[in-house]
Amino acid sequence: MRTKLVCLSNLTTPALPFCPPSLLLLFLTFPSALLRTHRFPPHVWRELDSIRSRLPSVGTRTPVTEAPPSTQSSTEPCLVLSLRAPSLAVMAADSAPNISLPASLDDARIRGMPLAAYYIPDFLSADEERAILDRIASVPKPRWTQLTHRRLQTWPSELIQNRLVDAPLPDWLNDPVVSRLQSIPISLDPDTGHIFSSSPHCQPNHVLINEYPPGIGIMPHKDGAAYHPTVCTVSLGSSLVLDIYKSKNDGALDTTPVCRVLQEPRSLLITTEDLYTDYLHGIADVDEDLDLSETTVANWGLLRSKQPFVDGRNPRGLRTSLTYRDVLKVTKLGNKFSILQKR
Ligand SMILES: O=C(O)CCC(=O)C(=O)O
Repeated sequence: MRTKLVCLSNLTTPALPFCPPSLLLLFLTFPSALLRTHRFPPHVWRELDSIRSRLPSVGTRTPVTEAPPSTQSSTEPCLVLSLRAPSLAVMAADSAPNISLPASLDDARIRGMPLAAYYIPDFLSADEERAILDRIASVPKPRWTQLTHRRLQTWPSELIQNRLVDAPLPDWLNDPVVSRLQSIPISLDPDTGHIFSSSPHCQPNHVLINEYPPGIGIMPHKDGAAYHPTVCTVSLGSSLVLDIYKSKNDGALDTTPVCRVLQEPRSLLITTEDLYTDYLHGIADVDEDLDLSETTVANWGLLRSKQPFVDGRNPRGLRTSLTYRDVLKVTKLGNKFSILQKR
């Protein structure tokens, strides 16, 4: 079947809000009769037709299919890309020198963890890391929330009563991270989607930026009911260990971690499903992570390099994390004042 591979950087439209800037999409030139069997609303068809008419033809790929029905209150269907090798991940790599993404998340699965979790060591290039850190540093000071020992930024805004006021993420948080996330299929099964295909908005709509100086972490916690249970964490600047915990039968925290994940700078960690709902995660307040080895670190075999940790130690530096999630409830701007009044 003839298809077209396109970069939609200038083609995102109000009718296709699920297509982020610079997303590499596998795009079809299906016979239109076949296309019309899919259940997109008419305005989406108009946009698809308009986009298709503006695209260059670049290759042969497999078809776009409709997303599985969402369990959440999404108003529009997701486009899910059915990918066959060579995957879009390879195309994403082409546009980012020195990046070699796995063909599917299956290749990045952390085997030493209880449930679905994935680790991709070089998700960003060093230049991309520098550019994002520069953008974070250039944000006006009032944008930071200063906690006792660490500070954070929330994009596009803080949640109010677990709701997000509808607003796009800034370009520098979307591209390359979100577009790259959406370019990696969960598996090589042609019907599979990407990691946000089954989330209500088919993409993360919220980013928390946390800055951890050496010696500072975050208490074991769960992320709560506001989000779809998929968390994508990009680490920048320095490595540290994330500890995964479980509660005991009496509800108290078992203070011995179930497992530990070592997050290198420029890496991506994805946690999903029960790992989100049933387990807690935290970062110890230490100057140095100790006892790092193949037997104590769940993602040891997936690290970019074990060399820095051969003595079992990771002296902490300044580490910045970007936590991408999909907030379930989104309020349009017009309703903002009613939310604020209820506060
Ligand atoms: O910075 C991290 O890696 C963890 C952040 C976190 O636990 C959270 O945002 O809930």
